[in-house]
Amino acid sequence: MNLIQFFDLSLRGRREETALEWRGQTYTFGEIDERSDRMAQALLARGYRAGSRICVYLPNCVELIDLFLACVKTGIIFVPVNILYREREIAHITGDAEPVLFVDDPAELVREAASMPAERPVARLDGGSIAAIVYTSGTTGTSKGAMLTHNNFIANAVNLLACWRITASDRFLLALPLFHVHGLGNGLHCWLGSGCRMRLIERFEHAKAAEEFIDFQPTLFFGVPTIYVRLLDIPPETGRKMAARMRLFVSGSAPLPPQVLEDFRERFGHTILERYGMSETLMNMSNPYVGERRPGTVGFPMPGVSARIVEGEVQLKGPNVFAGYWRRPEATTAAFVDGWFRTGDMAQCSEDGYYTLSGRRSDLIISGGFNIYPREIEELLLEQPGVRETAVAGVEDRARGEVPVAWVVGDFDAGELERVCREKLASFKVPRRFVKVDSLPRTALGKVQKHLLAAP
Ligand code: MLC
Repeated sequence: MNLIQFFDLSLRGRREETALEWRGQTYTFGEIDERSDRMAQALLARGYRAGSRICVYLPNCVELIDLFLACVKTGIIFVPVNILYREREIAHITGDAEPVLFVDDPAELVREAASMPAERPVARLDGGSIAAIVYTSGTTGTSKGAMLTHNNFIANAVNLLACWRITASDRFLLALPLFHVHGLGNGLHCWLGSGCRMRLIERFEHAKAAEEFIDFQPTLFFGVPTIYVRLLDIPPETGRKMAARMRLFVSGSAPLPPQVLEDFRERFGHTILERYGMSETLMNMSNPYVGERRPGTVGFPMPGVSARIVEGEVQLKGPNVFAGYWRRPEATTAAFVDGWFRTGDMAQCSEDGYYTLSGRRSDLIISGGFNIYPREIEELLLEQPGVRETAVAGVEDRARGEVPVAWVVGDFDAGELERVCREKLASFKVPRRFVKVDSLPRTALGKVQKHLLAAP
């Protein structure tokens, strides 16, 4: 089965039902289907074909959904790009994916689509076809494109619908960016798989969150821990109004501090369900919908997913595991042992099967649910005059989990380094401080011991 055959449960099966609320306007599933048929025809009319890549650099909007579905309908590979990325980061992705098109403004395509017939293109796609390439920091090295197949996405969505009991009667509030697998694979696909009504918002904004919940009265919400930390500032009576119809809050993309889960339960009367995933595998593990949602754990493997711990590291097999890194056979080979995917995450498993993640093999930083690879920031800093040596590491932050800090050896102007970082890197990667040090702690072999860097 391909994704469109799966989404047809809603696109065709619930044609007349309201599918989407976006900026005060509503769209039925039939309209979503037709819009993406026209968009698909526009892409084909330009000569793009199955297997070509299209990079999409857009904030959440209905046109992004049209483009995603148009790609899925034609077999064109959808390559979402984080809208916070700057030129240097984007250049890496376009250099690697070699797209036929980079969309940072959909206006022209929308005009072309308007004159096209709403005719579903005929495409021979099966479950093994690549639907998307999602760029990830991976466990080592520079950003790599994870190739995700129709089967990967379908396995993920079917699991979430079943395990979290998502149905057409849900009301789903989606505030996550659609350029990552959390918003795309979990958000869009649970919506299209279940046929529920979804209100999409451009981004989570702390100041507007209460109003949005009270107005829409969702039953279902997906967030990253930072979002739940922000919601804790809301007074209890408002919290109750927001959650009047709520059924399920889910958290992922970064560890949810147990205290946040407890405080949230007190404030909103709901136990957040924590789950574990990554771009290369979509969702791997989840706390149970019925049963104990154990704070600090990510529950147990999803249906069809096998997990094992080898030297402390979680390794996985299953229909959710990606097809490899785009044009990087060596990195792909290195990511697997005997067919098991090496997640790079360290974990323990309790007697009764709950997994607790306890860190990473690499020095990846996760801030607000966005992944940061320190080496990328270090490389930029080393290009700057006066910087002799540098090491970037994450320091704890109440709201964002971690934030990056740079330790620098040399004669430099911290203000100037910050300016360069802001210009060249996504905002969440900009070090919150530049700490001047005489030397970096190193092992006898010269490797920087990041755990010894003093918290500033
Ligand atoms: C964050 N910023 C955005 C933005 N999100 N800007 C535009 N659009 C967005 N969607 C920028 C802001 O400009 C600001 O930059 C900084 O990030 C913090 O913004 P804030 O307003 O202070 O927000 P905050 O309350 O901290 O909340 C941020 C957040 C955001 C939680 C809304 O971090 C977010 O959307 N995170 C979701 C990440 C995500 O979807 N990850 C999934 C990866 S998939 P400045 O310059 O002021 O600092 C994955 C697999 C899995 O990991 O398992 O899910």
